[in-house]
Amino acid sequence: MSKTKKPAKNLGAEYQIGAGGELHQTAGGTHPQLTNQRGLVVGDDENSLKLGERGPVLIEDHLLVEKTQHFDHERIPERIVHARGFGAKGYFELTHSLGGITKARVLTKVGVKTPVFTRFSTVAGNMGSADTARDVRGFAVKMYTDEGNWDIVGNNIPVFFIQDSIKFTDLIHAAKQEPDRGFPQAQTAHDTFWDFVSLVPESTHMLMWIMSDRAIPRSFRMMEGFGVHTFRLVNEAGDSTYVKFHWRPKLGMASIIWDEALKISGADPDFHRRDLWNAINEGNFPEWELGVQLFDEEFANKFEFDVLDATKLIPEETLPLKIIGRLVLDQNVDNYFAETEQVAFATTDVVPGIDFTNDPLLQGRNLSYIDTQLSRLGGPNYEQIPVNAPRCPMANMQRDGHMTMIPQKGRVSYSPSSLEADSPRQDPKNGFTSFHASKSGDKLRVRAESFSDHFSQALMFFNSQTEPEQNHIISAFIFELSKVETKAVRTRMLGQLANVSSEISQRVANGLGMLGVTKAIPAKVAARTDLPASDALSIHKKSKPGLKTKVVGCLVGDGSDARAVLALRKAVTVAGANLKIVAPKIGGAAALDGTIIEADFQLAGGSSVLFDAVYVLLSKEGATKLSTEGAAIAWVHDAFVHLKVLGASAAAKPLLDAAGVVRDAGVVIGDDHKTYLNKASKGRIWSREPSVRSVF
Ligand code: HDE
Repeated sequence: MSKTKKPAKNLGAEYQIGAGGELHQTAGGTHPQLTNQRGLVVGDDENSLKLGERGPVLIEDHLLVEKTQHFDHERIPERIVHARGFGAKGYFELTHSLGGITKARVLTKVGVKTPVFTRFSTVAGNMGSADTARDVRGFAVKMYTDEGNWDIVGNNIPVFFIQDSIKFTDLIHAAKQEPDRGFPQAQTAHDTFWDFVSLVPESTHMLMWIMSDRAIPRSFRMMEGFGVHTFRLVNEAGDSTYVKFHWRPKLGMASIIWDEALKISGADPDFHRRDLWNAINEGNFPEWELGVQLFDEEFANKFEFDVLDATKLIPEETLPLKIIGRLVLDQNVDNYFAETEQVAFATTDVVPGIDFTNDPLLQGRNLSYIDTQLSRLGGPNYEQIPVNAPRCPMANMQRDGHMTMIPQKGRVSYSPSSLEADSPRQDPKNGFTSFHASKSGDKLRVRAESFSDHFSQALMFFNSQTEPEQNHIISAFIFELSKVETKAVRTRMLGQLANVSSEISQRVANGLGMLGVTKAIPAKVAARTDLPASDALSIHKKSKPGLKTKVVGCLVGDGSDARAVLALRKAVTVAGANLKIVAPKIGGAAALDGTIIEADFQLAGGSSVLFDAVYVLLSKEGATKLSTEGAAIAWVHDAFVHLKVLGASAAAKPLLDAAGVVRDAGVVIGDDHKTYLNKASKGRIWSREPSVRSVF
């Protein structure tokens, strides 16, 4: 065997064949030289250093060692909650000043565009879980203001499961995989979760929300965000106004159907992140309005629930939102790990003019966030990572520690000091000072009496929903509790639901086949039935018609009419939506006129759950052929039972029949694209639902 390395064979401008047969390109043109971490230009990145051609690898191979060691440390601990997330960059622009109410410049300087980093997440699942799990979504916004970073670390649901932070560990342990077996992943549909919540009645209001379609959004771009807690705004005179923060999506809200969510988890586990990434890349920048609910001590005292209780909301009908700005996400990250994974939010990241209240959940969070970053990101200097670093001047006496990246100058690292003219000094006038709240009392480990009503707003939420939305909440309870193996837990939960309303409990019991077993659970305070319904709590009542940035899937096959596809594409594009072609083969379909209709998806990989509306554009032969093909039947059947508007060429009849499509108001046959798209723009055909799914 030859001992000399074979020279790379030149394949022209594009490739060279290396000694191992690998194809590679060498530096030159637009390609920079490959270096190691220390800048040493690498001559061969394909072969390790060996003693002889077939001999052992030498420890001297520092290039191999460095590359392997870096790889060995490529992962950091994932977040204990909100592990699966997706981030994007953009800006917040203030449109209405809160001057006089707060001194925070980010909320008083109209027109200023403050850079932001936003991360959306699910809570329970691990980093590799599916996007469409039933879960509350994190909605965390970091604003790099010129007075320091301000984070609104919120969710897409305005209330929370628990009132006191001391229960958070228990809640999360109950929701995540059961510790002995390490499953189930990314779902609350298991015994430990329902065991816990059925014993903790304060979770009931939030349960209504997570059993609703809010927990399965169509897109991050189509969900609301909430700061949840009551915060304070503080003006120059030191006066405080209470505030609740709300993000409102410009596209309106939309959700998916639960059966769709289950199938999307398989068809595209990255459904939400792909949607956001694509929208930003296509220039369809998602946008939210920032709304605030502002109130004073007098309102807080009069309001029927405690404003420090995070299991309660203040209805918009009682206290309307004031829209003060907009959040626009116009840039995807350059590197997922460096930015999305390393971004560190903290409820304590506030600026002068924004302050905390005594909400016991918020107080506990204020301890937790920085603490978690210390172990997750490896030490106290994580704020020096570019995605976390403030964009305003930063100077203090903190020094050293793991991974110090800024070489802070000078001898003075203490205060007070007098040796250096440029050492940083506190600024009592412009700096952050805590709101002057006077409080005295006994030291007690108690829950305030004003936190005792756990069921009234749960009932208010249910009563505020449209009929299909209520049906979905009932079905979700049935689905989740059907996965609970311990009958006593199911029974107890029915008893808690009876505290909200006997009708809800009975409907769930009926769906479980457990009528007659409900044992009433003693409740501290009975549900009030006089709270008016709030339309603002319903997705359907707030959804905005339109197909902008939505996706229409069109199934074609050999013999389809290429001109008809073209006409459909034109109409879909005019409506602001995207047309995606699904064909039995990814190479495309041979059209009637001999041309090839290019495909975006192969049938098995382009399930109709991925689209907002569908169209079946087949010839008679094509439809007959596909009418015995399981994937094609499922494609059409799923779209129908997911209540989608379905368009079809007249010749597609054999497939529509095989899929059991009933010609209702949401099925448009022929090439009347205007009617088809007009119907599709209104969303799903809710009237179809009782004919395709049991209502309990
Ligand atoms: Fe969190 N939460 N949380 N949380 N939370 C975390 O911080 C915690 C709560 C929220 O995209 C952790 O950096 C406690 C409510 C979001 O990086 C941790 C309590 C709300 C994110 C933590 C709560 C949230 C987190 C885990 C009860 C909505 C993801 C990793 C007192 C208002 C942020 C991390 C991101 C993340 C603690 C309850 C929102 C462990 C102790 C209520 C959006 O620090």
